[in-house]
Amino acid sequence: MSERHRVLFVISDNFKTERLGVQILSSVAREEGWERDLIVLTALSPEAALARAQAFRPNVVAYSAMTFEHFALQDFNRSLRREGLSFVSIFGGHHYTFSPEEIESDPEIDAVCRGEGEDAFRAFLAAVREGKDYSRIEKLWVRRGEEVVKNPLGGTIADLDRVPFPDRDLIPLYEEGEQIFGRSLGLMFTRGCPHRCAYCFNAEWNRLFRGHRIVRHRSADNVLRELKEACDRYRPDLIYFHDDDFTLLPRETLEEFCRRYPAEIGKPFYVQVRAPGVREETIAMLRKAGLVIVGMGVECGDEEISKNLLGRGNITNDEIVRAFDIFRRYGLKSFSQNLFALPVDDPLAVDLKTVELNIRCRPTWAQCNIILPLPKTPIFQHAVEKGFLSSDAFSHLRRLPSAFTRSTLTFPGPRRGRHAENLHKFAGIAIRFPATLPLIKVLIRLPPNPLFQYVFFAWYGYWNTTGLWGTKLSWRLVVNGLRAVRDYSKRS
Ligand code: B12
Ligand code: SF4
Repeated sequence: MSERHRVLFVISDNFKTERLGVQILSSVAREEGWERDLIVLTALSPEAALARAQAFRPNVVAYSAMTFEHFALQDFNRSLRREGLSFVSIFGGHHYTFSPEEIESDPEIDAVCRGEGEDAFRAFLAAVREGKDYSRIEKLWVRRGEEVVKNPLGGTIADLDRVPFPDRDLIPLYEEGEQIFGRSLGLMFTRGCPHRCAYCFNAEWNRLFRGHRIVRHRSADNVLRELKEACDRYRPDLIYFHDDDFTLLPRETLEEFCRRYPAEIGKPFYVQVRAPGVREETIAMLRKAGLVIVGMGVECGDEEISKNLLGRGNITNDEIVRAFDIFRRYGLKSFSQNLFALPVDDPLAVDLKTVELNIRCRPTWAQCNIILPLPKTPIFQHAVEKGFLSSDAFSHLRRLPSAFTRSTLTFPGPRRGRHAENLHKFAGIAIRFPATLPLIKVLIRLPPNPLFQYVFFAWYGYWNTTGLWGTKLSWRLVVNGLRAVRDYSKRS
């Protein structure tokens, strides 16, 4: 192999879990005959990261980012250039899909990729390797001299079975204590979601790819093959499906998967569902196959706000409660996902309804997050239009605002916002132990303080590791948890 074919992947953090996007692109690069390495910026000092890049001598540096991670990646890219390294830089992931214009304001970005990158990245690597022009590849915006060539967005990958399996050696995660979700192994069966909830990336994604197939799925055979290979190699304790809604799978595919999974894989697994798709016979079949944990968005207890502000369609509270009843009947652990401190005039009143709805649902754990109105989502637009957020609120933030500490919104009466932030800290406890709710309603009237924050972190940290996922308690886990608390606290 020629010495010059080296691609360096750079991500800001692996958050102690997989990053399937870069892992799949690493497999693409391997198939194209490239050597690969990965830098996780939070895992190294800036000097060590630079030294590692210099030692690897990449001719392509490939960056992958969710929104807010892009700042650190672009800073690092500039520092590599300052050190005199010669390489082509390409950026992809959700942030660049929605904000490709970053290339226009940062002269050190050579190309950005919008949407699913497998084909574009393959074509790009081939062109770079052969010294050919890479400025006319679908999905890429490419710098060429003074201009930026904006190629068509293209579509979505219809046949997901042709996507290579993720290169799981790129991020060594499968040793005890390396991950948050126990010793789990993640993958996706489907891609896409037909809905357009106002706080989710799918609203914009589905608009961008209108006219193309949005929801696609792999064959059961392809998924089982990936699992078989990966389980033989990494021996995980739990299989984690990252699909937006596992019930989107067609009936026959689901049946084939459930029939074959116990004998071929036989490991407990987790899926995420949406209330309208939860049918008793589907859950019974999944349970029999090995489903042990199920996640579902409850999000907001006020039906009108859920429908009109959050864009969740006609999901009713009764439907949500019924779904959790089914999970319980089949002995599943469940967790609900909830959004607090919404951009409404009285967030506390709405959040109390969310707590009450969760009390009816009785999930194993109610995961409570403060809403992050990410740029390019409808909820961001709403928050700006109604004066909860300034349109440039995030442009000078260097790090992701935390969904665990304080709201990024400004509420009409500051006290209302503070009370909602305080309720967020105790909501999980109130849901698990409803008898504490009257006391919590008194406590939340106190000024926000570090004690409330630590109570929240301890509760969240326990359930998101040992409590729900069965992660073994160890010193490493505790140290990792304390580091995460320090980092999140710094952000607030
Ligand atoms: C698994 C997951 C995580 C994992 C791993 C993250 C990751 N990026 O892989 C973890 C748990 C770390 C995570 C965390 C968060 N997540 Co998350 N997560 C997901 C989820 C469910 C699946 C991601 C995935 O594996 N997709 C499959 C792979 C194959 O796709 P992909 O990563 O997009 O990669 C493809 C393309 O983007 C492109 N591509 C990607 N990188 C590159 C690089 C190059 C060079 C090229 C050419 C192409 C390219 O090609 C890839 C292959 O097709 C998505 C929702 C979804 N359905 O995608 C949300 C999602 C990515 N998460 C999101 C968010 C907001 C978060 C959090 C901020 C949530 C929170 N409130 O805290 C946190 C951030 C961390 C934190 N807590 O501080 C948003 C991001 C929106 C945005 N504008 O960036 C998403 C889209 C969900 C949503 N509802 O909006 N998440
Ligand atoms: S159902 Fe879930 S994945 Fe689909 S748009 Fe709504 S929040 Fe996003």
